[in-house]
Amino acid sequence: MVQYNFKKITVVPSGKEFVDIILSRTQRQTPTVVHKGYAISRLRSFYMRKVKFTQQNFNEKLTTIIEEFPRLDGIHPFYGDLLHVLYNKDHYKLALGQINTARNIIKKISNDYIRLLKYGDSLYRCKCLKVAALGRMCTVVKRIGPSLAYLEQIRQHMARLPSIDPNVRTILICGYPNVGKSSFINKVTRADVDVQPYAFTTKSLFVGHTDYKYLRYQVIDTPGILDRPFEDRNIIEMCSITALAHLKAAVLFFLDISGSCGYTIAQQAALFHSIKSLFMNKPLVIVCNKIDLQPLEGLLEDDMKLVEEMKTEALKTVIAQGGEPNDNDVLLTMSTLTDDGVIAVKNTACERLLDQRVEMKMKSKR
Ligand SMILES: Nc1nc2c(ncn2[C@@H]2O[C@H](COP(=O)(O)OP(=O)(O)OP(=O)(O)O)[C@@H](O)[C@H]2O)c(=O)[nH]1
Ligand SMILES: [Mg+2]
Repeated sequence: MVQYNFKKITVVPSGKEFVDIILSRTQRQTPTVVHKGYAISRLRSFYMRKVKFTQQNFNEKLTTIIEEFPRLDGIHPFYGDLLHVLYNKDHYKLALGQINTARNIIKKISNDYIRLLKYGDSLYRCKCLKVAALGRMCTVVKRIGPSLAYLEQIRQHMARLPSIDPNVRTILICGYPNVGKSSFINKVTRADVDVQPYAFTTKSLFVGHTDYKYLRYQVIDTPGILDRPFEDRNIIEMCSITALAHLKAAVLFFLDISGSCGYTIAQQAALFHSIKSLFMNKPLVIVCNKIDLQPLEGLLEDDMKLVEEMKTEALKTVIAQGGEPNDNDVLLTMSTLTDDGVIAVKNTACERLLDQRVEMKMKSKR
């Protein structure tokens, strides 16, 4: 079972701290107890041990870093893509690659100097070789300082990512900025997402949990998405796109039919059609929010047509799942201000998810 909790990654020390930690640990583990009068073989093995210890300590700490940071190819594609969107896969791999290289170089330095120490002929000579070996190892670590600093930054950021489990029943809220997505998640879960009257209040994914028919559902609030070409989208919007692309979830597409969000219904409909391929095979519900300001029936004819078009698309998802098309399953109205219809939206999303799960089970049995 892969863990999707990135809070447990150990702190990555800076280059300088790294060297201090290791050297003081070596000093503690191998205190200097040699005397000029000792036999040369004893002197040699003492310094060899010191070099070996230092190398092992470096190795251990560098290995921890390499193993604790998730491998982007090994984790769930949702997290793989999310981490790529946030930190860039190439930079990330390069940084970890440099840590690995440093580990190998340190190993080689240690082997070389241990070989040289076999020929050390005095206490002084042996000590010089040890100093040189440790010095070179420390230089290697100091040189990867920027990579260590970068990884530490990523670690701190990753620890704050929401713990989304890609394998459980999920409800995903998406739509234009400022349409009331966060207001909804705050109503149906115990999440406390910031709600403000301007666009892009939510800047990353948020997760909350809710119950329906004694089952747990994960509800995810996403940042608003604008209707524009894929490559123009910013990192904030790409988090939402990644979630839509990879999570098996019921999708709630939020529409602000009052236009008080600052965007027209036409703009919101255009977004719907440009990302509808991401809704494939997912239960989809169109949610018209803010009906306290503007009831659905009072909508202009052109706008109503756009809403109807979206409804038709959503009905297709029902049919694709083998369900009975029913208008009340795909188009709902609500107001998070007056609580009108909020529970109905949640219940419909949960029902649709359950239906889908039943369908999938039936298919796999066949
Ligand atoms: N009148 C009215 N206002 C609402 C309703 N729902 C939300 N609002 C207001 O709409 C504004 C935006 O709400 P948010 O929940 O922050 O919207 P959002 O979709 O999460 O916005 P982003 O995070 O920026 O994408 C806030 O000022 C809310 O008070 C509603 O049903 N009726
Ligand atoms: Mg929000």
